[in-house]
Amino acid sequence: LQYNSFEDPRCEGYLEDGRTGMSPSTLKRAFLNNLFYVQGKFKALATPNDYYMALAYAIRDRLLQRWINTAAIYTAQGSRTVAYFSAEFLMGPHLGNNLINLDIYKDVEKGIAEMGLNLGELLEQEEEPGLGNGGLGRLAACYLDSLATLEIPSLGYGIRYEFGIFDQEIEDGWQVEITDKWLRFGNPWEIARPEWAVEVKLGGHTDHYVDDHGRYRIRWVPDQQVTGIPYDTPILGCQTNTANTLRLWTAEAPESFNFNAFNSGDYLGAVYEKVVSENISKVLYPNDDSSQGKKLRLTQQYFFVSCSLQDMIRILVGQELPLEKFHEKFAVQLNDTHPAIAVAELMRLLIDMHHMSWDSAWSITQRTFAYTNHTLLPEALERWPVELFGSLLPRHLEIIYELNDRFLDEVRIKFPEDDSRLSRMSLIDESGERYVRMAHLACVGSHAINGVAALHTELLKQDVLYDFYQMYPGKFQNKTNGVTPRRFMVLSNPALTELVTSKIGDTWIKNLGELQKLEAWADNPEFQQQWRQIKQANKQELAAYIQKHNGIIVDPNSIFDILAKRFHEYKRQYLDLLHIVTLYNRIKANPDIEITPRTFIFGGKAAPGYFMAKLIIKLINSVADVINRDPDVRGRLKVVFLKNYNVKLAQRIYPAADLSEQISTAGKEASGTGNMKFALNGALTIGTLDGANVEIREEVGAENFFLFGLTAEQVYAKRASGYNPMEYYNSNAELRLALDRIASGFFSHGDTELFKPLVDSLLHHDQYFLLADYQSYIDCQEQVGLAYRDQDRWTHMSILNAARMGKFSSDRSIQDYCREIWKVEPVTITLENSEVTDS
Ligand code: OX2
Repeated sequence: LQYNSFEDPRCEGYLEDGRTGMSPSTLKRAFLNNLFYVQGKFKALATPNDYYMALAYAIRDRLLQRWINTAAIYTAQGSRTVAYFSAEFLMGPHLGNNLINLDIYKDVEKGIAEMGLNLGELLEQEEEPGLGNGGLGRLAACYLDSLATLEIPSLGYGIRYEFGIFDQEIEDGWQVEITDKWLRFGNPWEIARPEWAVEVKLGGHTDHYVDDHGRYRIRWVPDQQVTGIPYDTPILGCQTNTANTLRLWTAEAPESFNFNAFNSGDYLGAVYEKVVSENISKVLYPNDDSSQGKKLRLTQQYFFVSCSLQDMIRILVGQELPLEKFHEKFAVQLNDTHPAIAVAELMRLLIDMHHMSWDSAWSITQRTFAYTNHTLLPEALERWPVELFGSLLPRHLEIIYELNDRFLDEVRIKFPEDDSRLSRMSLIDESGERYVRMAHLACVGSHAINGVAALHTELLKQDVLYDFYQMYPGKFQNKTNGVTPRRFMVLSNPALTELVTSKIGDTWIKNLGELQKLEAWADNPEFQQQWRQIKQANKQELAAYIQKHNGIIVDPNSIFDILAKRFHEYKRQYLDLLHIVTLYNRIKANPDIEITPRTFIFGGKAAPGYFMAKLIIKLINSVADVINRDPDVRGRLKVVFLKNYNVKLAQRIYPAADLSEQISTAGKEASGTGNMKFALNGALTIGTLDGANVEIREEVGAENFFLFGLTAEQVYAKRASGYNPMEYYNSNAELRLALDRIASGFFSHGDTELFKPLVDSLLHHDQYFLLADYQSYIDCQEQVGLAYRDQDRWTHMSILNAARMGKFSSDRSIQDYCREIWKVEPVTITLENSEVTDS
């Protein structure tokens, strides 16, 4: 190995080009250097993980020049910056994505192959940072990718959970949760910044006093203090020099060891504080779309919000800007209500710590924040018992009371003599036990409020936030979600990427609207055949994965009919199952019946405490066991449950899907984003008029979308007029047969108790209108089966679906946020005049 150092004539800076250069030979050398100097290994001893780490460090080195330059230029220019506050960032593995965004994937693949290794196998080694539950966390990750790609100065702020979303195992058909020890082998993508640690207070009480100048002041006297340590991860844009920062906070005790306790013989007490403090960032709450009102959860939220706001003040002061300019320097987006306590915390920091007047502080606060709502489900709307809230955040409770008094005065002026409106809108719910309503705090403290799809925003205005819409109509906006085509196409579907690029060039990667040019090829027989071959190859790969992990052989010529997302009753995995059981019953009744062969594939986790969701997983696996073994259905139906659905697995699934199941009860799914990723990869959608499905159907054309079910309006009307699911059971023979089959113990070795809660919930409540939508769904699936038999037609539809996904790029979403909410402009990052020079 030749060591290329300071003297290198190509290298003007003081770092050797082995850390910055992109040529294949430099990359190779850096890789071997890291294996030796960082991992302390050589070929004979190296594990696949050593190789992964060596490559990860080589690539991280290549990000650093961009990262440092980006920070330097933002600092020098005092650039207006977006701060995306989110309790979840579901980033997925970094290595592959960074190779794509650096545009060196192929070179590295080749270099690695020349050393007798396989890049795909190294990528598999990366333990993904699962710091999110589902759509909300993944949306935050897509948005960071787009912000960097669009060269927008931005910071992601969140929590560095030591344990992310649990790993899902399946035992005897049941979900079992395993702790996610993602940091076990170290994390090469982060850099700790202990020099920027901040202190966060908790608990205690407040003191009201008069200071030396005779001014009335309030002091928070906490009974606990923790330290927040930031860990930074670079977020590289696609084919730009921009590398923004994801800054995640870890909680530590200010003093990790209490000598007084130790000296007095209290050995446990000596480390007690450390343990208590570290618990704050220990584990991600595994609930999607629901809130449990646990104190530790509120502590987590306050912890990361306080750390982040203090960090932003540090940045502001470092740039010699006055605090009065906070809202000019930063636009803060609240990703749901999880960080909504920021409204009260910024008020506290400005008033108590920096002695600003209430009115100035409030004006800055409202101009700083904007709030994204992600759900219409009542159980997901966060509220904290006043007592719990006050015991943790006594000063914030006072601030919220004061805010509420002033806010309710405003309401009174606009809507006089309307007490019921006052109690509906109050920041405090006083209908029974008293609660702090976080969505109300977010609405009052923000200048913009948005939903995540057109229908969702309309329903927010008409229903969940109706009073706030009447009060502040100008605050409401829609921002339909989007997904990044870099991860969910270029990285995960390289063959399709190459085919598309061969026809329309590669500019679609940063300008997804250009995919529309593919429409010209939609009926070209040769193109169609290439399109089909790629889908087929992707299906074969997934089939191999299924055989390896589930021991089930599936037919790549069958329809890959996939439902992959968190398990929740409103998402209606159970409806998919009723279709499967119906097909099974038809075959049993008539063994020669013609059925287009299908492979039903499920993936997704259930919240550990969500009994019904876990029972549905068990039912899927029980149905799979029976159907996959029954010789009568051989060659026609297979059912597969893929365990541990996460970003990594999602990247294998989308490219292999023929049919994307988006079958939530209309009015329940705020947007959905999986729906976009499937369609981008050429899957056709069977779906309801819910969330972003509505807009996807508008874009791809009604003739290229399998629509079924009640509309949101019809669902409301039915509920209002008294919905009786039993009527459907009594009048629909196939539905009755399917439910009876489940109830009879047929799928549970004769046990009639096991699935009784599921059957009973449908017959007696059916909160999510499965029975009402059943026949429409079955009929629509019949159409899917027929359409698939005409492969030219199906391929035509598949191409058009992908070609018309331009709107659903997260680049479009982010551009809309930038223009209509954040008022922030791109900043170009150059690598000239930098301290380090590229080779
Ligand atoms: C999810 C919503 O359920 C989903 O519809 C949406 O696409 C996603 O957020 C991103 O906007 N927790 N998860 C969500 O909302 C909440 C609350």
